[in-house]
Amino acid sequence: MRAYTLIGSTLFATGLITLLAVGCENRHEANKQAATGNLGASASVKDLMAARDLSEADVEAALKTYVPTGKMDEYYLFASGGQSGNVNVIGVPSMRMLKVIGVFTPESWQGWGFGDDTESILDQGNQGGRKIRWADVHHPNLSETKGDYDGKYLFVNDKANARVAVVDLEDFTTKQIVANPLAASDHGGAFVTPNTEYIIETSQYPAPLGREYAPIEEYAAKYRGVAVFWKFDREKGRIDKDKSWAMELPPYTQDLADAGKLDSDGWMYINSFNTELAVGGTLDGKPPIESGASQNDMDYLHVINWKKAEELVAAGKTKTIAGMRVLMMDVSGSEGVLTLVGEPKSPHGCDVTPDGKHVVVGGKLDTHTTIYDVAKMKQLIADKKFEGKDAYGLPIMAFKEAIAGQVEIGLGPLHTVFDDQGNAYTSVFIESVVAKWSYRDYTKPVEKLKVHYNIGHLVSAEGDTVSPDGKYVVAMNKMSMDRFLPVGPLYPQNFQLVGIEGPAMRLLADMPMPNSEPHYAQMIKADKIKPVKVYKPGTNPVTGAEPDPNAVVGGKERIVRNGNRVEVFMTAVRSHFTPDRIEVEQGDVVTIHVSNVETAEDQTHGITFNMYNVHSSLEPGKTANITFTADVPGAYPFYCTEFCSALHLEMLGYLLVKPKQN
Ligand code: RUQ
Ligand code: CUA
Repeated sequence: MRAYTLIGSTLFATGLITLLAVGCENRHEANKQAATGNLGASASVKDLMAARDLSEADVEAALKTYVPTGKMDEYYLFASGGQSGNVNVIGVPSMRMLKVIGVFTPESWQGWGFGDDTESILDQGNQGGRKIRWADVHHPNLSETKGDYDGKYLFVNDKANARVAVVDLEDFTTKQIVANPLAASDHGGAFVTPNTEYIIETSQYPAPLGREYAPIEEYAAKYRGVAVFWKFDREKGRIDKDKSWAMELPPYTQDLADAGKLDSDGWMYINSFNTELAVGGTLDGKPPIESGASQNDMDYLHVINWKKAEELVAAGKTKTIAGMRVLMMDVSGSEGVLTLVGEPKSPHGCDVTPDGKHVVVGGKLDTHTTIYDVAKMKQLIADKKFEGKDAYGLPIMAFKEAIAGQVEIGLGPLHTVFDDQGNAYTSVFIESVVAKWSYRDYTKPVEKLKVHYNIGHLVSAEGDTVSPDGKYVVAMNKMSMDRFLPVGPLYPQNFQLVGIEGPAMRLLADMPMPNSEPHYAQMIKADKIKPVKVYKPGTNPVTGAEPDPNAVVGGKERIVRNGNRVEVFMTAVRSHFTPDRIEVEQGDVVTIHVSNVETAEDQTHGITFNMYNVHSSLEPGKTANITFTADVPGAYPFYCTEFCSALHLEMLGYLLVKPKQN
């Protein structure tokens, strides 16, 4: 495929069509009829094109994205599942959905959230002692080693409830959720430092730290932003909460964040808006937050030396709030750990270039992207060369001295991603385009590509690493009017695959996203990910136990009673459960420990009990635990929920709940 793109696309398409047409010549007559309606496999390409009203560019796009049966995609795209609370996994270039990973929200096919183990993970994300079963996932980030995706873990944030989740890519399963004890919402997350030392989660809407109450009139004095540095323990594959810490931030609404790399390793950057500290009050005749927050010409990019912050934390220069060590602004401001610099008008997007030398920020209400110079900013901070301080005593660098340049992009530039040729691609929301420009010489956009419509984020292949691949960009469009068959007033979002290899950007495919508004995504080379095919016998993928203490092997199945506690040690294998009859008394607390003892690939069973709102997916080798109170007498079939064999329908049993005698 690579060679084709070097040839002019029209030439290529025509050439190919001629080639195919020659082979079809003798059958051509016979197929003329077919081409008018019922298209046979041997219809010539030209006839097919005419019948389906396809242009040569369409055919070229189809050939660049078609993945025939039995062949695999080149990349995985991990896209946030937005309001679905989960993560979508998509193959590129086919744009076929491969998996939905259950994360913050129950996912019933996988039994995610319908059994003891998975529910315990969801419960880790409870906030304020409440079960939270929905989430607004914004930014997935892959784990990195030396600034390159290593294919081991994926981290995502939940903006609505300030939580971060850890997904293990060995089995594409969520292993941990941590609830931010300080913030009431997050956004700049879940970004990783170049060796995944930390997963960074920065707040969005300021609130008193530790979820306290303070009157809104005390916004400036009591409301705060915060950046949490979740320490990642690679050995365990989990966040170590005790080794994690945080930094207090001013009540500017922190937005996107990114960690430095190479030249900027040890630093991180967060953009912000509402430095006006607008708090609304529309019913009292005050301006809405929206206009209050758009008064200043400049907001502040936060420049953070996290390596130095880490040292100060280790030296105990922190205050403990809600059980977490927090580096307060009086320390971080005076120690050169937290420094501000102006950024034009309600910025969005904050992206470090692959070489780590620059930080690119878009301006929602500005037509430019601003390119900050990492070396200049380091020097200004080292020399303590500031133009002033903000109300919180934080030093401010002079905008003109901190930037490398600005590029006039268009209306509403948001996010920027990079390729392997020194090009940057910025999403332009209002204009609905992808704008390509050079981040080496800050020229005007060399090219703009229309997308459909109102693009938010965009993602490039291996784009957040120190060595992006180029090749593909996916535009993640918020609106899709006129692109898909209508499905009522709630429209799908539109992912558009863009080829960026040739001299010009080419729109290759549309993919409706029907389950949420995805925000960000990351694209990783497929061969970097090596998932297991079957679990070791008895594995509990949620706890990581191999085997689970309650795993059962064939021949050891049993039912154990202890007062009103009934434990069933069960196996599942094609095509029966053992035991297949469970008799309990009304009010008994029943736990089913069930092991799929299959060892063959793709031999999944599932189990559910009528009316008890439980379900587990049992992949080969997996053990799951399900507890419920059998409080309603009756005869309840339980059955296998995956069509696993010719006798799948016969894979069932009965739970008999005898009425209580009294
Ligand atoms: S956001 S469309 Cu990342 Cu939450 Cu910018
Ligand atoms: Cu096991 Cu169906």
